Formats: sequence, C-alpha cells, structure tokens
Amino acid sequence: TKAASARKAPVTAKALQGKIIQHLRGTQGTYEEKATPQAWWRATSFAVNEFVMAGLTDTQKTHSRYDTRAVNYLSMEFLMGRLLSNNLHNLHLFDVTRAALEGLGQNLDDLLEEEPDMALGNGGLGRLAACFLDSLATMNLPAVGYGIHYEHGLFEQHFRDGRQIERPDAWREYGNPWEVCRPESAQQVKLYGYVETRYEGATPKKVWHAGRTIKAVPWDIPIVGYDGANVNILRLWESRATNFFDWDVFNAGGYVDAQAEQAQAETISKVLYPNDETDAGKELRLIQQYFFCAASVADIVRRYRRAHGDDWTSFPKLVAIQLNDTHPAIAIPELMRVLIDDYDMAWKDAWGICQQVFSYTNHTLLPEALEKWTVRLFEKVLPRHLDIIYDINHQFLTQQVDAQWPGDDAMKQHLSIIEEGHERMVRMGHLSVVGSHKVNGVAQVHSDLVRTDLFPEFHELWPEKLTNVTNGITPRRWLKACNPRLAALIDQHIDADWPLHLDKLKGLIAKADDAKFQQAFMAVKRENKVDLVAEIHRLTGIEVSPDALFDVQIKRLHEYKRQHLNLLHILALYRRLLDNPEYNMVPRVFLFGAKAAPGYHLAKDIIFAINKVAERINNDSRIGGKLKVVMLPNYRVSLAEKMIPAADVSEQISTAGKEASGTGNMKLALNGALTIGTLDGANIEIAEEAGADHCFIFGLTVDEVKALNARGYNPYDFYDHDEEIRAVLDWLDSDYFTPGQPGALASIKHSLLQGGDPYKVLADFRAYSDAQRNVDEKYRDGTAWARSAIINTATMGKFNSDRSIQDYVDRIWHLKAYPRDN
Ligand code: 26W
Repeated sequence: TKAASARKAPVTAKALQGKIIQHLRGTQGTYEEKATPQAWWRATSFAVNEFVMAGLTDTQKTHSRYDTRAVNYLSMEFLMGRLLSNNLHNLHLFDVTRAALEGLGQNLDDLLEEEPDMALGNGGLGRLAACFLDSLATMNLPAVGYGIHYEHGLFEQHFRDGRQIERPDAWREYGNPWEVCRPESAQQVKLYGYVETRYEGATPKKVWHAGRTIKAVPWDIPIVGYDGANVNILRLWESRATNFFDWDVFNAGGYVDAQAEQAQAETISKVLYPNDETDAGKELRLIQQYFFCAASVADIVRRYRRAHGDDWTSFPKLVAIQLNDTHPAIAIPELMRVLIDDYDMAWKDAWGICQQVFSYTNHTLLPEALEKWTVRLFEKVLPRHLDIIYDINHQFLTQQVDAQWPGDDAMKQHLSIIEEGHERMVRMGHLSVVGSHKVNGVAQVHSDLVRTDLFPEFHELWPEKLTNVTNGITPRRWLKACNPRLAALIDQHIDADWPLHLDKLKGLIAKADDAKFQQAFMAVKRENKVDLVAEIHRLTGIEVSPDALFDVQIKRLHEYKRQHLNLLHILALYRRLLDNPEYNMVPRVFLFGAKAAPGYHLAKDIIFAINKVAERINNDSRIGGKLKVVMLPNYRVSLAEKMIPAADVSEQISTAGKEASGTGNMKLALNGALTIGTLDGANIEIAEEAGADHCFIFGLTVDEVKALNARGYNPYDFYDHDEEIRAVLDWLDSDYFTPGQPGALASIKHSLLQGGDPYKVLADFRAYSDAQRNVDEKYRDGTAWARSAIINTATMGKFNSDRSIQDYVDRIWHLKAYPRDN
C-alpha cells in the first residue's frame, strides 16, 4: 500500500513554483511581495489549469476519433462547490502544490479558502449532478453536463437577530479561473410569437414565427476525473441579447430601449430560483428551462451532424439524454420540433428517436414539487411546443392507453399530459414518463413508491420502464479531499486505490475491534472536531468543547426534513436539565446548517426558533455546558466539507416516505458518523449496509404513516397525553426564548396542532427521544462507539457515485468507457 499522491505527481515542486510565479506576474499583473491571497489563489488555479486543459484536449480528441456514444446530463442545477482542491486531488497535485506554495511563503489551506463556492444549485439534486460528473469523468465515460450559467447562484445567508437574511451570491464577480467561454458555439433560442400552418405538400407544415430571439453563449468548465482519467465538460449557457435585432430601435434614437431589451434578455440566466421542492409556476422559470434545453439540444444536434450530416440513423446509437427531474422535460418536445420542423422528419420517426434517447430521473414525490405549467403560459411562450405536446398526448391516449384500457375515459383523464380543470395544465412528469424509455427513482423505497403510488398506471402500461438507481456520492471529494486525516489513516491499512474502489473499505471491518485502530480512528475524529470548534468560534463567537458529542443536521430547511423535531427534543433535554441538574447525559453540541427558501415563512420561523433557543441555552450557566446549540450561517458545499468530518451523529429524521433518498446521510456515515434516522430514502439501504446495531432507527415506517393517515391523525392525542410534548410546545409559545416578544415562535406550535402536523412530528417524538437516549448510552461506551463508527465508514462502499453511474450505464445509458489516448 502506497500513497497514490506520492506515486504520481506529474510535476516537481520547483517547476510548479515557476508556473505559479509566471501566472502571478504574467496573468495577474502583480508580484510576490505585493500579491493578495486572492491573487495567489488565482495564479495557483491558472497553473493547475495547464494540466486540466491538456487532459481536456486529449479527451476531446479521443471522443471524436472513436465517434463515441455519450450521455448528455441536462440539469437546471450543478452544485459544484470549490474546484481547486478537488482538481488538485484528482490530478495527484495536492502535495506537490502544497510544497511549491510553502517554498513561496504561502499556505495552500489558506488559499483554498479564497475560492468562492460555485453554488449553482439548491441542494441534493444539484449536488448529485456534481458528484455524477466527477464519476463520469473518473470512469472515462463520454458525457457532457448541460446547465445554466447563473450570474447569481444560491443566495448568501446571513442572520440578523436570529432571522435569515438573503444577499445575492456573486461567485464570478471577479471572473472565474476554471471557465472557458466558447463564443464560436453560441446558439439562438426563440421565444413567444405564433404558429402558422402552411398547406403546401401532402402534409400541412407548421412554421413558428418567434417574437424574440435570445443568444445562448456557452461557458465550459472542465471536469477532471480522478487518477489520470478523462476530462469531460460541463457546458453552462448564458443568455445575451442577440446583437442584430435591436439596431433599428437603436438607430432611431432608442438607445435606452435597446438597453432595456438587452437587460431583459440577460435576465434569463441572472439568478437561480431558490425554491427547493415548491413549484412557483413563474414565467421566467419556464423560460430558463426552455432556454437551456433549446441551446443544449441544438448543441447535441450540431455535434452529431458534424460527423453524420443528415443521416439520422445513428442518432439514437450515439446520443443519450438524461433529464434531472422534470425541469428539463421541455427538451422532449424541443427535439421533436427540431427533427420535424427543421429537418423535415416524419412525426413517427422523430417520436421513435425521442423515446430511445430520453430518460428521466424522479427526485421527489411531494405534490407541491411536481411541475405543472398552465396551458395559457405555454401558448404564450412556446406555442409550437404546445402543439407538439398535444400531438404526443393524442397519440399516447388513442394508441397506448386505449389499447390497454379500451373506452376507459377516466383512465385517459388520469394519464393525460394535459390536466383538465378550471385552468388547464401541462403535467411535466407525465410528459417525461411518456417521452422516456426509462424512469428511475433515487433509492429503493422511493422507486417502489414511484411505481405504486406516483405512477401506478404507467407502471402497468410499461412494466419495464420504471426502475431504481440508488444515489451515491463521490468519495474523492467527500472523503479523500474533505477528510485528509481519515484518508491518510485508511491509506495505512488498505490499498490506496480505495477512492476508485470504495468497496475496499470493507477491509477496515477486520480492524473494528482492534483497540489501536479504534484509538487512531477516534483521534482523527477528535482532531477534526478541534478544527471545527475553531471554525464555529470564528463564524459565531460561540465556544463549544471538542469533547462533547457532535450531533449534526445539515440540509435544506423543510418541514418534511423535520429540523423542528430535532429542536423539540433539544427543548426536552434543556427542560430535563433544568428540572434536574444531575440529569445524566453526555455533553452534546447540536449543529445545524440550513437555508430556507426566501418565501417559505414557516421554514424561516424554524431557523429563527433554532437561533433563539440556541442563544438562551448557550448562555445558561445552570446547565453546566452540557448542551450547546449552533446554527452555522450560510450552509453550502464548502461548509459541509468542514462539518462532515467532525460529526459523531448524523440526523436523518424525515417523515417516512418523504425524503426520496438523501445524500448527506451517505457523506456523514462514510466519515464515521452514526445515523439516527427513520426508515426513509437511502437510510434504509445505509442501515442494511452498516447493520442495525450501528445505526439508531426509529419512528413510523412508510406503511405506518399511511395507516395513520387512513385512520385519521390527530396531533392533539400527543399534545394532550404526553406531558413533555405539551410542556415544550407551550414553552416555545411563551416569551422565554424571545424576551419581550411573546408569540414570536408561535407558528411552529400552530402548524403542529391546528395545522394538523402534516409531517407527523408529534407522532414520532417519543420514539425519537428514546433513540436519542440510546445514542447517549452508546457514546458513553467509547469502545462500542468507535467500533460502530469504523463499521459505518467501512460499509459505505455501495454509496460511491461510481456505482450509481455504473447502474445508469447498465440499465439506461449503455455507454462504453474510452480512456484517453495520449
Ligand atoms: C420546482 C421546484 C423544485 C426544485 C427542486 C422541485 C424539486 C426540486 C428538487 C427535486 C429538490 C431536490 O433536490 N430533491 C432531492 O434530490 C436528491 C437527489 O436525488 C435526493 O437525495 C433528496 O432526497 C431529494 O429531496
């Protein structure tokens, strides 16, 4: 076993120093004595970019030489985080760069902190896309990520008197060293206008006269595979005004109006919608979706035609398009439009191609997240696409549905892409299922529910279409790069290629009972906690002890994720401690990280409540420091990378049936945290892998939640009969945590009682509290805890995103790997 990094550095520290200095002087226009940390970070990134670009060129040559089949991953979100550390690790340049910088009087860790996160996503779905790109490149699979080059990614979160304040994110205010603009590949995207029917030949021809044309300019971000693998690209589209349409206005003295048009065009890629799991139905959002899908489909077609001209027979052999949720579903009618209107293909042939090319991943069952657009809006923005959707729907209902359920009008209404009602709607989920050859959920239980509850009739119609691909995470970022101490310890005990073959972590099971290994493992955890303690202090001024148990809940703020269940339990502990200062518990730090959608008032109130409760508890000398609560501001990928290695407990407490998969659960367990969780999403598979003894599973199951709903759930049953529940809810309603402002936290109790407690917080409270007792007891037994922590790390191999990608390849994409020639 050898450290891979020592084996493979492709450059000496000395040569690298030369490159860094050259960029500092030659591209940054500064010099060693004067350069800011920003300038050093940039110069280092540009130096590394030389290696990245060489890999990119080789990969592209290889792909064109072999005319490779590729997957095109269409996603509104790519939550990339920072790239320098990741690229250094994947290129085996990390240690040599550290040494090179040291010689220049610079510290690599400090420079890494200069990089703004590329936060072009909300949460799980966006981060999944980023992990998948890492795996695709690492596995030498031809792939292009397509998305939007947002000027502003997810908002920056601040707290003012405990309340969330949003500020715009400006990740590329001063340019970004990783992206390359490709003006030569710009595309035109049409919008609005009307459709003319021309009766010339045998079949009438539809002509779309667009009202506006927008330019889509691509920015390419190289995606570096691990260990000398391929470098793929992430292509992000920026909207610009087309530079020919406004000259008349301009010359007629309409300079200001021309600017307004330009501003309008540029609005499209201006900002990421910060809603996670609620469809706001906004016109600009539909335009964003169409904008990037149209540009991407045009780019895919251009790449194909460069090699094959007008011969479309190979198209489905070379092109796979994956829809990351329904957000890019408009790509289906767009490809139909291009094939039929621009290339005169017969409807049947075009549809055959679409169904072979597209596949769709479902990420949620929450009804409020299932996208629907009014027919009225479609007619206005995309009139030709509405026509095409009607045609698709007509064929589908009269051929397929009628054949399966002859004369069944109720079934037709149920399966129709168009929802009838007082306002007619286009159902994007139905469009995605009908237009795809495969549809997958993201964890086993979720895929089962997609089949039985969300799309049961589609499942009956096409029993082979609905399938499962359990999510995964890249071990390069989420263990090797973010937890160097644990990675180094692992390197000492198993083959150093575990970042490629994560199942090899199983080799650590044999060490789980070894006292020395336990000690080393927990020493790493403790050092990581010491680092996080410093970071917590830097960010909040709060002092916590690294000897306490670190209990971590990090994810978007949502009722179904039940941060308020965690909060109620914290209140119960606080109350027990006040009642009895001798109350026996291991000192615990409850850590939160969460952004709330700006319009989601209850979620913002929960953040406020956590901050107010934290303030009171952290300053209460009566409880002897046994309890601390910290909500770190501005949770994002780079903060997750600091919190996860220091976590002892991973909170995964969603209402069963609501969390499609979760991926934070995988990251935390991989880094040796023990899960306290419900039987929901990937928790089930995590518990299967780790073993029930090494997790704390509690609460209602999916079937029990259904049964409870069927017999009628009444949260007052718990409020009235459980003294502790009643006490903590009433406490929240007093002014104890918000002096002088009684009722400031009332919305939470209100939602849990009068609101009916839709996410069964009160029903699960007692089971959760009992499970937390078990956590406490186990933590006192240091050996038992260390053993479980090790077993968690050792058994997470399944959740390597390389495995997820291999599942997509085997079941859906059928790609071949092409290591680059060089
Ligand atoms: C229309 C608004 C909207 C925006 C984003 C609706 C839904 C979304 C996403 C689907 C939300 C999301 O990120 N879902 C998460 O996807 C992860 C990756 O599969 C899963 O692990 C999470 O369980 C799921 O909540």
